[in-house]
Amino acid sequence: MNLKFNRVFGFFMICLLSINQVESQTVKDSLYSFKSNGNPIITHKFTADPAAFVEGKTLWLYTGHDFEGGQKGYKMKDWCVFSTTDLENWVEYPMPLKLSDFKWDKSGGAYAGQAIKRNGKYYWYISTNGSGIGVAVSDFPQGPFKDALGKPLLTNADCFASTHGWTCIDPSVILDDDGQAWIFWGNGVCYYAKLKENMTEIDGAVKKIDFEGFKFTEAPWIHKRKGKYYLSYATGFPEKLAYAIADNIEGPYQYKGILNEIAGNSNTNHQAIIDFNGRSYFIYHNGAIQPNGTSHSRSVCIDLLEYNKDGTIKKIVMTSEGIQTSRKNK
Ligand code: FUB
Repeated sequence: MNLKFNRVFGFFMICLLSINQVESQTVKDSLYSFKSNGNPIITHKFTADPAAFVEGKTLWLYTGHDFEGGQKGYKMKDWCVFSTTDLENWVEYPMPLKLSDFKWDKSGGAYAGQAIKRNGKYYWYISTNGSGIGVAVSDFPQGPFKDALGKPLLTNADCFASTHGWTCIDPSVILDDDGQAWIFWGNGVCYYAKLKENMTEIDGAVKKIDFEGFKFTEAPWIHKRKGKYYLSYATGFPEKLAYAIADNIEGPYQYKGILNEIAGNSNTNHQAIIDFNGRSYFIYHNGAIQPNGTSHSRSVCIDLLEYNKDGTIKKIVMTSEGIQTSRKNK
């Protein structure tokens, strides 16, 4: 399929999507549709630091965007958004958010983020390499997003137990069943705080997570299942992913072990954990696109995540086939 045909096909695809998406077509003019064929799921560009949420029948995927292959350091200037209704056919939307949209950023590094919906608006929490965590807002999941505050939501000054410049990164946000939203973030220390209902202000004190066996590098992801809170996070370097479980969001957390081993040739490991169409998925990145995939030219992948009867999670099996097999066997 050539690129032109793909773009036209993408336009028709969107016509078939949900009413919410149809409504949002009016603000979009260039969609790119593609099929994923195993892992990495996206091969036409380098993507990293996935985050996702499900709305209706659609999974929305938000990623970082590494420069083309062979990079020696993190070079990221913008973020990407994709949607799918079957994890096989994807639509990529025009660039929804750039680092330059945050006028206060002095770092030049578009680090990891997570988007979430509340009260009919979409909030995308993003991090920078040293200027802090910002929040962008949109009326549509695919954007365009704009800086909601004109200043960072959190900075290194909020990271009371850290001294290094890149500590205020990797926000993960959850809207709990009682209507309270929480933000977790950090590098070296895992911080958390309440968000006000407007989603753009911190409510009360910033606190930090600590528990026996907690060796936190970065990339917290907080999710809830059957009344329990799961905190997964990158540990060590090169990074593995570990996780812990608690009855309350503030803990105490109990360490449950390594969830994912080092992701191939990628030094970093960064996950989203999501339920979609009756199954749980683990979305992460590696450097698998060759010849140029590396720790700094990463690619998003999806594999199955399975729980044991006692609520613990089976260790992730990273595959190059991805979820095609499970999708076909469903
Ligand atoms: O992509 C830049 C940084 O690498 C992220 O913020 C970390 O989680 C790691 O994946």
